[in-house]
Amino acid sequence: MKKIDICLSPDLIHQYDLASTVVVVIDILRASSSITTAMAHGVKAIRPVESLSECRELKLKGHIGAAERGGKKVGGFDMGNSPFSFMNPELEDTKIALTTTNGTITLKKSKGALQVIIGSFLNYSALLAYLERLPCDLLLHCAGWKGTVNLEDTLFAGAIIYGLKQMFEYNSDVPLMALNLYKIAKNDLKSAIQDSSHVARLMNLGLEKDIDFCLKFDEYKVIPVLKGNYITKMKLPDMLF
Ligand code: 3SL
Repeated sequence: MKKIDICLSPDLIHQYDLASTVVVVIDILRASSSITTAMAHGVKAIRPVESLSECRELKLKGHIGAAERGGKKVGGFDMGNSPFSFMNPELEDTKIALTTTNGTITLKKSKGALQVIIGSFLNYSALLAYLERLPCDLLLHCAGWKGTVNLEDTLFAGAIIYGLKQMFEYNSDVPLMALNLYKIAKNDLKSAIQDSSHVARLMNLGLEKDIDFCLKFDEYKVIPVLKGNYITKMKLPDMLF
């Protein structure tokens, strides 16, 4: 039987064998939600990079520069990491270089997997429909915060376990933990995460509307996929079944 596991932080990724596994990168607040939004709104490609200097260099080479640290847009770049800024029609068909506090590191650390895709509540059902049909093992890779575990990413990983309905065998206790957490929280996700550290951080920055948006189910049908250095919208030839 196919196996599923959850890596709760990119600092733990060395414990997993990625080579024969599809990895779903999860950074609900906000990188994976913003990337999904960008793909749904016609951005051609996103180049995730770890450092501000790499992002700056790519901006000089014609990319739109998107940079966030600690929830804030970094000065000198075109945009930060709000999903709403990725809805701008002027971004259609552009290439964006993106660096964020945790999400882009998580993407980088997922390289070497059979396939790296991006998940969020915004593309939940489309993602499940794809994952259900996969012939291989699955790892849900949560971005957390600076190496620590966070609530919203773990909850979303639990939502995937819930949606997959035991089609995969659990490879550790983490899927069961996340599933139980999601079952408790599922009827009111916002209340469930209201006391969490990143919600507090974003609320302090006046970003409640970003939080509300990132908790919406099924706004989009796209599945972003990392191919080489760029994230694009998944197309038929990218599908592994
Ligand atoms: O950590 C990240 O990668 C970001 O998603 C954090 S923020 O929501 O943009 O503050």
